[in-house]
Amino acid sequence: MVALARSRRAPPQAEQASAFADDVLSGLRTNPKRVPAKYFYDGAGSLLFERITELPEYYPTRCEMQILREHARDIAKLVPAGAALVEFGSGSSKKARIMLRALPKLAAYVPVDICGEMIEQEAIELRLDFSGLQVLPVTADITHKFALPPGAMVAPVRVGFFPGSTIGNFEPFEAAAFLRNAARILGSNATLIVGVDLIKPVDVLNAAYNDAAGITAKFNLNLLVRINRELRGTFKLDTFEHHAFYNRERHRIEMHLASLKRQKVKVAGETIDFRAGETIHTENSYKYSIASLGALARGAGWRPAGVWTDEREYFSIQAFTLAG
Ligand code: AVI
Repeated sequence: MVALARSRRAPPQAEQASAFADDVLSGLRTNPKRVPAKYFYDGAGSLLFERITELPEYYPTRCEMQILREHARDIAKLVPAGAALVEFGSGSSKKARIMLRALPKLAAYVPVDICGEMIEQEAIELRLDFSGLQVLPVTADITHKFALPPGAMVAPVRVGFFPGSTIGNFEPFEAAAFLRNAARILGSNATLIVGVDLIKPVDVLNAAYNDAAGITAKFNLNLLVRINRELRGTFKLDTFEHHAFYNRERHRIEMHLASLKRQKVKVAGETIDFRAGETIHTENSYKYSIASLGALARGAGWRPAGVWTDEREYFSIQAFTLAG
């Protein structure tokens, strides 16, 4: 998923569509079958994810918002006056708003997201709410190298912001590549503030990805709806089931879609065979300790500079500065 040397901007729609077809077909041809988690987020998937963040069992968003609200002033001490705040995968900028309120001397806010339409719209509202702040949206895939706008480059220092534990959806080698790429993009003396879900009791983790209302199951199955619509798929939704469980050895929640019977499915004209019980692996959500994320970041050239958690230590905000 992470290829660091290519596009500066998000690829055009036709290119994105053919990447979706290529990734889905190659993932369904392999054993075990898999589809990259980034394809969850079409319009319906993004709305379902918003609903997940409000579920009683899904603690990460609530914990992170609480940490940000309680410690924004302290975290803000790591952001010098005149700095540019660069948010990776900003979406609706809901969490950044908490930081922006604590940063009256910030020169620029740079939301970076693959969904250009959303961040352009959000930028209009942010400019109204934070007068005097330059809001400089960049449409780009955060897992690739991209250029920052001149308004961010003239700031004496840039601070990265990557909330939401999205880093947990990367494989550890991809997370390391992301951290190295962020260092290159932000430049010397940079700081990086990352929201990371922590290792915790297994029952809490399993409940968060198996909610009673079945919204996470819908979110997972929506991937098949998307394949049916965009790639002429013939998946029958009632013949696949949502499976999510914590893998203790690898410190990750795994999400799968399990075929309830032996069957054939067509995708983009190609026939895919499923055994009864065979799964498509759709997502990993890695959980870190403060030490394990610190080690990963050190390997990418970052030095730990601060940690904030909620009182149960379910979630963390961790800050790093560039060594040397
Ligand atoms: C976006 N990401 C951090 C979520 C997570 O918890 O890994 C995605 C998600 N998948 C199922 N529920 C939420």
